Amino acid sequence: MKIVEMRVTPIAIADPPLLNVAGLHAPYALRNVIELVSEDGIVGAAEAHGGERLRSALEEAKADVIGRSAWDLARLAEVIEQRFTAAPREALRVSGAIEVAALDLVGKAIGVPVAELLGGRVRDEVPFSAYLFYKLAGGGGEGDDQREDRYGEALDPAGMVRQAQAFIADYGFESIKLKGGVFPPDQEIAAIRALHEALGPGTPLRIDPNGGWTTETSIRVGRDLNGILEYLEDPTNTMAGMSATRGALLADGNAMPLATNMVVTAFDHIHEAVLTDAVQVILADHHYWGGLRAITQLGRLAQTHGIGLSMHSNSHLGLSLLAMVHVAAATPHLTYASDTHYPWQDASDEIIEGGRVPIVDGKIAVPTCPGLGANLDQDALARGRERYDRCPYRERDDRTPMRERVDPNWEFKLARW
Ligand code: GKR
Ligand code: MG
Repeated sequence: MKIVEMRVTPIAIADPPLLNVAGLHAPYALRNVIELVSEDGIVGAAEAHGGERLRSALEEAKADVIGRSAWDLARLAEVIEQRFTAAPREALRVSGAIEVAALDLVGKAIGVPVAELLGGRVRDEVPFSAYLFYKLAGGGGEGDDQREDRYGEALDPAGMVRQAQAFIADYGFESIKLKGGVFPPDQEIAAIRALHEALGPGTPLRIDPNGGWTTETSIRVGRDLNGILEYLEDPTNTMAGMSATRGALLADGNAMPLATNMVVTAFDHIHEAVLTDAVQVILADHHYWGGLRAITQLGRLAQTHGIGLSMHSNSHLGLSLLAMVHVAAATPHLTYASDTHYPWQDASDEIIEGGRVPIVDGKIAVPTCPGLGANLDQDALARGRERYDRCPYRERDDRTPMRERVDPNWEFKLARW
């Protein structure tokens, strides 16, 4: 199944003004869309992180892809790793994206869903969690391309409860994650308590300040929210800090798991995390772990070490979501509902035929049709490309919008509190 063409299309998608420890989301988020075309004209597609740096790395990798069989994935990962020896993390983002598109291509060519190519499904639907953000007013987009602000402003506990209730009404989510690291920890503790009060003890809650707290603050929040949080995600941004937080909480008899997508982001971090008991849940992400097969391997490794598994997300569209769904279906040891930013994206930006992937009762049904289960809508892709050409953004930058809309002197700082 020879690949004869590889296309890389940068697109921009509207993104609401969501706050995090790094600042504020810009009016557009960026993605790169990869298409692989086989000699018999079948197209496999995948979504990757946005930005010009990754785009040019993907362009460079075309030399390794064109002329190769879409089945030749292990060797392809190896040659890409050799091409980018100076940037091993970049190599994984490149080979991961190409792997997803190749699996989509192979699946479409032989009439098999990607979950089956990954070893077969152990579940038919995949649970996702609501991903709440402190948010300014606005629905994303710029100028005459502004989108409806479905969820409104949310800057305090009452706003967060309203946002959670709207997400639950729209999608039926059964677990909730709050993106923290925006306000002083006591305000964010109050938001979690308000959510606990409003949604009841049966709704699992998580908070993720993206390493915005010192070890001392992490321990304090972990003590305060004991019994309320399902897990505490990246309270602090070093392995040593996570380990010290865990040690202090355990000494109190508080076994609240610590989760991460910041201190364990690659296979070579796992050994230290296990030795120091720094992490009890890993948030996997095929976009930077090296693709879908890497996530199934990570699942086995996590299970071996008694570490839980969830999935991390960034602003994305349906192709990335479907890739997550297929790999979740084929990973027995997926122990938590996964993150997704998907509800924050506007339906008019979707680039797959038939529109948005439905989330019902907080879950997505694993497709049974070939490949990822969706075809690219070329008109929608072209509109995404036009949006990219019109907008000024070329890499993710949360600092500039934060300075423009919130505080002209704002500086990114870890740990802020
Ligand atoms: O979209 O603002 C955001 C998130 O903060 C994202 O950048 C993080 O990578 O969702 C992510 C996380 O769980 O850390
Ligand atoms: Mg996180």
